[in-house]
Amino acid sequence: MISLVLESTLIAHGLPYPCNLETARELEAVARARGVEPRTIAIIGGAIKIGLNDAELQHLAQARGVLKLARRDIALAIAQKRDGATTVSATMYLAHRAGIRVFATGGIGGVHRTLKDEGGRMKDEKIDSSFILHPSSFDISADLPELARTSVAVVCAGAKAILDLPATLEWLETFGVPVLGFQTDDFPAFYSRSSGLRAQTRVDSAEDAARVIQAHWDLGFTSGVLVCVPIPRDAEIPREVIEPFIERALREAEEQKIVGGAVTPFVLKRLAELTDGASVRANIALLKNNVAVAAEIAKRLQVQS
Ligand code: PSU
Ligand code: MN
Repeated sequence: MISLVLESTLIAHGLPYPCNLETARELEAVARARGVEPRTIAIIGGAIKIGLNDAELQHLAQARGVLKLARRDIALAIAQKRDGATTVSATMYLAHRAGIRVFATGGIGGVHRTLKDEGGRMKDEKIDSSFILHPSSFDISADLPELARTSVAVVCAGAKAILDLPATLEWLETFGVPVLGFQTDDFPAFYSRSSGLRAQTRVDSAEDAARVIQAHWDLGFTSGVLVCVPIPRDAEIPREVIEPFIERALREAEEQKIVGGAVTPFVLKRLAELTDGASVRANIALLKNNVAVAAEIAKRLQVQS
């Protein structure tokens, strides 16, 4: 049977209980309804799981102390027999190892924004005659280098809008990751259908997407491919509505000195509070849509792993 993978960070760290559990179950149901076996990836008590049963889903949705695992954290979760939820990078790595090449998520991580002061200058930015020296503290998600080196197709609603989207797109271009707009010319911005930036190219069907992915891998490239599906129209939050909340949440993260892997969960949680749950509803709608598209792509790929 054809499979696709789902990540577990959005269950453990991205959505509040109990809608995280309901969503995890619904996403699996969307894949099954299209004849594709969903496999949610996580580490439970140090064991790699490529597919969770309902008791394991419930555990991840409620347990305290679940680690958020990027690529570098997988080994320590195993060695220390911990529970860990996999982010995009860790999920891609484990999916590839298990021979599964299609993965549906919400939004990938990317280059984080650098906050500017009132003068529009970046924090710590220095100007040296003709050069602007950018602060060296850029936070870049491990999802990006994983996309550059692991051949899994990641179906998402773009990169999370809390990020620096132009820089994220530049990074993907530099490292040779195809970025396909699914039935759109634009690079979607998670809560909103467009970021105002262009995707590399447009594909109009799962078949067209599968053809590009297949051709990429048939050429021997070992990178992933990003398939970007805009959030459904009826669930969209316009950019001008969500943007002030994003800026406020990012500022609070900075003030509270939240760093590393804690930034994204903190910001998502604050957005849920500031939008009265609208960001969570949008997140769930785009996730379901992405799983449906990923299932259709999975059925049209013939890849040898
Ligand atoms: N998409 C969502 N919710 C999430 C995430 C993505 O809708 O919680 C997670 C993914 O697991 C992604 C991670 O890999 O956020 C990125 O975290 P960071 O920015 O710390 O790399
Ligand atoms: Mn980070």
